[in-house]
Amino acid sequence: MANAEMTKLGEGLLLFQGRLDAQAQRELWQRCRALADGDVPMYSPTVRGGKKMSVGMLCLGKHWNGMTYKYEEVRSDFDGLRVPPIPGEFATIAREAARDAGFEMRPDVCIMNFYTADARMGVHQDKDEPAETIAAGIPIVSVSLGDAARFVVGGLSRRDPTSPVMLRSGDVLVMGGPSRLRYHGVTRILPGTAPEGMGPGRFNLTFRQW
Ligand code: MD3
Ligand code: FE
Repeated sequence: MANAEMTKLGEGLLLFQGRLDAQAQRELWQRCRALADGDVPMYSPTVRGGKKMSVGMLCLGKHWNGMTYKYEEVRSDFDGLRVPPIPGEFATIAREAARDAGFEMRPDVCIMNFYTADARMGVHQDKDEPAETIAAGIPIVSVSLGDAARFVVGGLSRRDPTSPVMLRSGDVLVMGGPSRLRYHGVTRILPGTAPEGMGPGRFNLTFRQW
């Protein structure tokens, strides 16, 4: 785990560039690929309003229901299957990054997103977790693998200006404290930028405390 430098992007918003070394990235990529193609496969959620997301998703630990925006034990909006557990090694990455950023968190949920070259994630807040967790500023930890992404982060109001951040393979982003509810989104994937042994496409893992 190449111990990367930490860049403070804001209060409670910390970016560790190159936190995972090339080997750790490739192993994690392979495990994500295997999970995505496994017995409880990745799928593209249809969300409230009827639109299908352009990203593939697989929830571990608990399932985020795109129709109700609630977390549940089985995928009642898709195939009714019980969600797989979070692999211990995945959780460790999140817990250690949070600690190095000055937070304690218990990774109860991991949402794996997969982006093809034309996938996006519109600007939103992550506010479907328990109110206590959010109020306490317990962080979300994000791990990027494969193709790089142009990411934007704004403020607590949708109207606040946004700043661009490039998320590359092996980067870990921690957003807690006063940054926990900042608006954010993925505006573009940079195809062909994945390191050797990964891609095409991008996996992002977000770890959350329930
Ligand atoms: C900044 N995923 O799953 S991760 C999501 O790259 C999501 O797949 C994006 O947004 C992705 O909800 C971005 C980085 C991230 C996640 C949560 C944040 C950044 C954040 C919460 C507050 C501020
Ligand atoms: Fe989000």
